[in-house]
Amino acid sequence: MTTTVMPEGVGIGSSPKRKEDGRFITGRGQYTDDIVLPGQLHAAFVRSPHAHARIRRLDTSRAKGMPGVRAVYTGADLKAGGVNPMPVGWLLPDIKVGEHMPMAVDKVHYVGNAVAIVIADSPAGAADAAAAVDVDYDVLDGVSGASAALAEGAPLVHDNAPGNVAFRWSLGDADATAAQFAAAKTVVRQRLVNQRLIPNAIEPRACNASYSRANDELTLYVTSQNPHVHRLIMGAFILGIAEHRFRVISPDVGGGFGSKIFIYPEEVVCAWAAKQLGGAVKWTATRSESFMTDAHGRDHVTDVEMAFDQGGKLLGLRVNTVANMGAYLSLFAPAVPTYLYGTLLSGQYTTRAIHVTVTAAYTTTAPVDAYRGAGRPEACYLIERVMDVSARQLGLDPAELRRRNFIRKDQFPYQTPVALQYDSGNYEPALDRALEMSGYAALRKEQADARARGRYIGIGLSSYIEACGIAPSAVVGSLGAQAGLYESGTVRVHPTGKVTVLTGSHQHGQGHETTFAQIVASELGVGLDDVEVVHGDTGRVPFGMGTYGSRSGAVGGAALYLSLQKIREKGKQIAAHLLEAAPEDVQFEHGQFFVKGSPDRTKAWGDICLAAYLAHSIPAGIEPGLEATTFFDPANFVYPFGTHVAVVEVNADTGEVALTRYIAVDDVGNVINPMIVNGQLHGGIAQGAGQALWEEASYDGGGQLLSGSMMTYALPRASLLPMYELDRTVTPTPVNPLGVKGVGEAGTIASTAAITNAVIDALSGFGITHIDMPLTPGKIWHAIHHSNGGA
Ligand code: MCN
Repeated sequence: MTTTVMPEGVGIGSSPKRKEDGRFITGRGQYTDDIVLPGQLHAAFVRSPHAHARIRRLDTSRAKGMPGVRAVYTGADLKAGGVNPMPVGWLLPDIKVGEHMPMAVDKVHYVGNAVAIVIADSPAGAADAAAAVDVDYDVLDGVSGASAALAEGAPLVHDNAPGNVAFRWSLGDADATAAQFAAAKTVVRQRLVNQRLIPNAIEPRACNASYSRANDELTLYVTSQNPHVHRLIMGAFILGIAEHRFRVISPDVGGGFGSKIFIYPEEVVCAWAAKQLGGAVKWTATRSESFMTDAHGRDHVTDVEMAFDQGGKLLGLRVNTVANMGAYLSLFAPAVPTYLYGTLLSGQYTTRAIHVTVTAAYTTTAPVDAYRGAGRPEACYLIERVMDVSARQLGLDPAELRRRNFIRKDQFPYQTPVALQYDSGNYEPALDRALEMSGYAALRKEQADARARGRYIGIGLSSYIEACGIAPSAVVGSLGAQAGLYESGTVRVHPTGKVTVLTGSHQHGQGHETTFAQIVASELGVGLDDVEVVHGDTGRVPFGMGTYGSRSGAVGGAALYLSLQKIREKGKQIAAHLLEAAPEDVQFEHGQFFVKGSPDRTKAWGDICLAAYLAHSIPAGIEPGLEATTFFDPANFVYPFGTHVAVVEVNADTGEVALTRYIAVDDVGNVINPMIVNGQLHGGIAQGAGQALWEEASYDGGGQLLSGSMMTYALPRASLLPMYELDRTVTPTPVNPLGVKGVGEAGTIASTAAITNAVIDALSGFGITHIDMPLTPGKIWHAIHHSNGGA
């Protein structure tokens, strides 16, 4: 048969080059905007320039009369057309959901809120006509900060959310925590601002919806991280279209970082408009629209208190967070400052009692939802930043304070005081290796010598934990998720032995076409080119929950692995029949079935596949064909961890920070592809560095976005980052059969604290104890020259 026997260097644990890169680097990727459908029409949105206003008059007549314009619809048209508001996919007790129509009907709530769509023959025609829609607004006061929104007398964003409180949430035992504080020798207090970020994937959001009246079928091409979730929510809850009449295809997607999980108004409106017109309607965001309307990330203000005994043992942690949710609750937004945040506050430490309260506020700003790490970077930053503040206050080395408090290797599975049970871990070796790689003792000496010469070197640590591989369905359901969190994996073996894999995971940069093929190669002994990985199409993949929360390896990959075991077992049955041996005596290795003890009695993989489809000679009771599907719903999250060390030098004259070294020792369990894992860490660390040093979404007090372009929103550039020094420890998880944990967010979760700690360490000689991110030259210079401590 025509399959190749798996060559060296492609199975699990090796680093073959990425299969998908051939088309990406030759410009042959098929992105949503590349898709041109018969009779293609183009959409442009009319958006509010005001953060908070009533629509007094909306006149579309001028736009409707312009050349090439096919239709103009408003929020009122959608409402009259039976379109429902955007739903919230994670509900909490007493949550107040402000109504979110895909286009505003009476009132706009943030700059960029869509009020009308224009559909025309060309993108330019649509844009011109959008500019001709006349809207009169009664401008209202806006409010952009969460604390300001919660203050008495603040403008009310939604009538059904008094005081602008979207929800209040708490976790942990308040009394037990108070008792730990009462017994403490030292209490450390710090206020931290975790600033708002804007995702900025390379490919802007886009959709192309087409409706066939002949078949009553809607097809939506969309930049989605989870096309089945898109189909379910848009079809069942917003537009009222049955699944078998609605196909969602998410083709190549140029990055998401969380921001393409959610259902966005534009997709809903284009899909609805396509149905009205019986045609194809395409919209692609401009970069300005992306800045204004992609779901933003983070935006917490937190008061932290940490209680220690006389030996530097962490006794208690008290956390009070105000989270800015923006103008509406985005699809999974309520989970981010709650279950993805409060539950991580134990970090790598045996804190005896923890209590966290969160107040989530509506403001007149873009909605905030998951962005790479989603809640976990906020938790990690909080713990790891305040561990450094505490080390200073306790007179201990930051590495030593962490070491004294680590959960020990023999304590796993470890039940934290904040609901989670960590699967597996071994924290000290990762810290030791990171210190060894950095030459920690020598670095400290270099730092002291440099300081004596007026140079300011800083060393920052971050010993992070995260929860990913997001599942299990029953648990997340009990916490408010309106969805299950399993994953499906189908392995379809063709008669020639070639393999098509249908996965519910969706890649938008993570390399699944390679790593999933590696899993197949390892289990079936075939080459990578014998495997096709299909994803992102509800018409081809049975079902799926998609990619976020670094879950694809641990959940999607594991589903595939389990299907492969079913295939191997069936293959073994057929081989045993053909070899006239008992199935238990048949083994499968290097692409061959053979009889134990008789290595010359063999059947090649391809022969068995053909036999399965010819069905001339298969055991009685076995169906023809060779295909298996598994829905894998693991019993727990997985918990990667590690220690990162950042080294910086601060120029005290200008306030500039140079990130000179970055050492990361991560433990993501077993590794499928070390090169891809390193690549994930590279990108993740860069994103965390971006938050620590440069990025900030800023609004004026009323809700005008001040950082709405690449000129005003500072993204990290490769030239600003050092070559990373990476290593790993390996502690497999028992939660899935591959023993893999996630890696997609780990770098981002760890690095903000490591870099911030390094900068503040460099500035300690000035008596500076804290500066909020981003640590821009201006803030640092100001702190050095005007500060009396914190800034
Ligand atoms: N992997 C591995 N060994 C492991 C763990 C993972 O070889 N022990 C591989 C996986 O098979 C996969 C990659 O590493 O090819 C990432 O796997 P995983 O950690 O499971 O994360 P997901 O595939 O679920 O990706 C989601 C994650 C998230 S949540 C964000 S945000 C993020 C990230 O991935 N967004 C990204 N990385 C991104 N990378 C790119 N280029 N673009 C994005 O938008």
